[in-house]
This record gives sequence, structure tokens and C-alpha cells, in this order.
Amino acid sequence: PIEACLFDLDGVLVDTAKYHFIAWKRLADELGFVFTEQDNERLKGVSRMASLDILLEIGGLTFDEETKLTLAEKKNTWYVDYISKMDESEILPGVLAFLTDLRKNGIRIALGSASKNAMIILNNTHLVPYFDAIIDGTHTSSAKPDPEVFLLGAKAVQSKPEACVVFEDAEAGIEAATRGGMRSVGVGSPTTLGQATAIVPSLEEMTYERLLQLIS
Ligand code: B16
Ligand code: MG
Repeated sequence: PIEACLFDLDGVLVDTAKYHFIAWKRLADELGFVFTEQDNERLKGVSRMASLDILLEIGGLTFDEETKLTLAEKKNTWYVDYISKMDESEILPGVLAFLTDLRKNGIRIALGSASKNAMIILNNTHLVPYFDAIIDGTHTSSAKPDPEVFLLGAKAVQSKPEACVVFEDAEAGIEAATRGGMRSVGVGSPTTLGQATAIVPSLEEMTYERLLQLIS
């Protein structure tokens, strides 16, 4: 049986990857190297500091910890600027209908995001009322693929991991779900999400019924 669904935010409910990309690219420009959209794929689902490490590796640069914190802070200021202008039109297709259908069927709903900016996004898109619990990067000490964020989510909605299904667009997130003893639905492409229990291209036309078929 399914008691709860745990949702990743960036890439599953909203497309904020484009804002992360513009902000990281701006930093790369300042530092004097090229950062492409393809490079940006490697940052999806990865924590802020781990993303910076990947970025700097691409640019062939090394800095001390203090400088790295300053750079991450700079990128985040730009990113927050972009997401502060978001509204509900940026919720991905099918999301509201699916969340409503889950609720109608008595399924508890939690957020499990690596982002420390999740509340800004949820507030601006008016998604807050859809959740029974919200766990984000401000509540965790270990990043995905560590299962912490989803285990905290399951606990917050009083469900055992076996009764939870995680929705994720990043490989590290699917691994986190599996390590936490949860089933998962990969949202995106089978090439990166092959380890998920089931894969869908997006949440468009997703329903509780369809979910039961997919993971049974
Ligand atoms: P922030 P998710 C993740 O969110 C993003 O996919 C990833 O690209 C980002 O680096 C990470 O959040 C941290 O975000 O810098 O806002 O704290 O996919 O787990 O919802
Ligand atoms: Mg994601």
C-alpha cells in the first residue's frame, strides 16, 4: 500500500534548473571560463557547495574554503533574485491535478528537497497548502544520495519508508530513495533514472490510479 508521496522540488514540481543555470553561468563568466547547459545537468539534485566544486572542476580552478563560500553566496544572491519573481505559472504541467488527486485518495504529501531556498519557491508558486510536511536543505545535514531528507519526510507524515513513494528527477535522489528503503518514480529520462521503480516523462496526466499501476 501507499500512505505517502514525497516530492523533490526542482525538476519535479517546478523548473528552477534554468535559474540555477543562469546564476552558475554568470559566476563562470566572471571567473573567465565557459559553462554550458550540458555541464549544468551534472548539478541537478546536488547540494550548493557540491555544485560549486563541480563548476570549479569544469573551470580547472581551485580556491580555499573561505573564497568558495563567498562564491557560493554570490551565486545564491543572483539565484534568489530570479526565483523571487516566480509565480504559479511556473508549476510544471500536471502537478496541481496530481497533488489534488493524491489528497482526495487520502495520501499524505511531503516535500523532500535539497534546496535551502525551497520556501521562497513554494510561497511564490502558492504550493505550500498542498503539503502535510516540508523538508528542505535547511533541515538536513547530509545531501542526497544520503536518504536523510526522505527519511525525515516519511517521519514527518508518520509513515514507514515501505509505504512511501519518492518522485525525483535526479539520479542522486533516486539513490537516496532506494537507500532509504522507499520506492521511487523517476521523472525524466530512463538514461539517468534507470534505478527508479518506475519512470515517467513528466507528471502530466499522472493520477493515483496510474501510480498504483506503475509501482505494483
Ligand atoms: P540551493 P531539489 C536541488 O533541489 C537542485 O536540484 C540543485 O540543483 C541545487 O544545487 C540544490 O537544490 C541546492 O539548492 O542552492 O537553492 O540550496 O532538486 O533537491 O529540489
Ligand atoms: Mg530535483
